[in-house]
Amino acid sequence: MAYRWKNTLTRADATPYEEYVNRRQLMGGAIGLGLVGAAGMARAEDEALVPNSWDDITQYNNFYEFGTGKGDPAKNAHMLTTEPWTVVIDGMVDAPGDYSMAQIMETMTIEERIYRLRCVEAWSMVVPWNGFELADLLNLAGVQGGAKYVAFETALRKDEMPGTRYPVIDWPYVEGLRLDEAMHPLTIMATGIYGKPIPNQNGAPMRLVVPWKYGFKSIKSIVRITLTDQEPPTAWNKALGHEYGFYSNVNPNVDHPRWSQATERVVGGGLFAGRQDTLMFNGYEDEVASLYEGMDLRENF
Ligand SMILES: Nc1nc2c(c(=O)[nH]1)N[C@H]1C(S)=C(S)[C@@H](COP(=O)(O)O)O[C@H]1N2
Ligand SMILES: [Mo]
Repeated sequence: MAYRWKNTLTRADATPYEEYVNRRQLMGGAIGLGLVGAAGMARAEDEALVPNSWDDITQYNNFYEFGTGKGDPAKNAHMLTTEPWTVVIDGMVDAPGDYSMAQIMETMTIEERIYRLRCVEAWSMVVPWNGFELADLLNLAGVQGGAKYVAFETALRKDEMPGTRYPVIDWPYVEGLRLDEAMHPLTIMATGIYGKPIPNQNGAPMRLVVPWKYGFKSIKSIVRITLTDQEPPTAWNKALGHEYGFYSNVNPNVDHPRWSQATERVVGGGLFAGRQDTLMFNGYEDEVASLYEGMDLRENF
């Protein structure tokens, strides 16, 4: 699987990288012991991915609720109160209601996942997330038989989120997944980065990460999760429907109407940084292609 790490080295000089290598060497044995299934394969391939530095990941962000500049979230997101935090899980579930973040953190098993993040704007990073599988949270609430989709909503607080005072998009930011995408073992809720609590600019206290889709699907600072039988509206589709579809799977063969998606700029200085080829499903093709069998990916963009 050498192609997966072609050109992905970004920087080998950061202290967190050394911590990461040491920790990985300790865990190496466990990874060799026959992990099976999609998440297991992806975790084994984590080995080949060198994450971006803490500074790359926390200073270069898209979080329009705090401004549209890449540095705005790092500057402004400290205004967001993340404790206490409640997530409403409702719709077609057996146990609808308010789930406190404290309760979620107590119940879920946190693990590390090193994933590529590919923004639709054609830049990319590799992020060592900490979090849990979304499926575990959905199973806690009890998904009912007729549910087909999962809708997500970000907090909307005009007093704490200066970007929401301007009609950049129709706030609150909303996103959605098909139920099988949401239940896929690669789909996680991230609550940390590099073993530390996730910074506000990255979506504290809990944000979605769907590594085979463009970054905007990975909605931040979630306050509501709704199980439904209807395809939910999504923020960028509502804003520019001809440019951003519901699926938004990373696909180097389907260009954005205004730019090519064939290559991406690797964020972060360093010897090997530059442009690299974008991979089908962002490199997770073996794990997720079967979800879209028989589907026209140009039509369902
Ligand atoms: N609520 C919300 N979630 C969001 C966004 C946003 O503007 N608001 N930006 C998205 C985009 S375009 C990307 S690329 C990723 C960026 O995540 P990062 O800043 O942690 O790298 O977050 C996504 N989630
Ligand atoms: Mo993005």
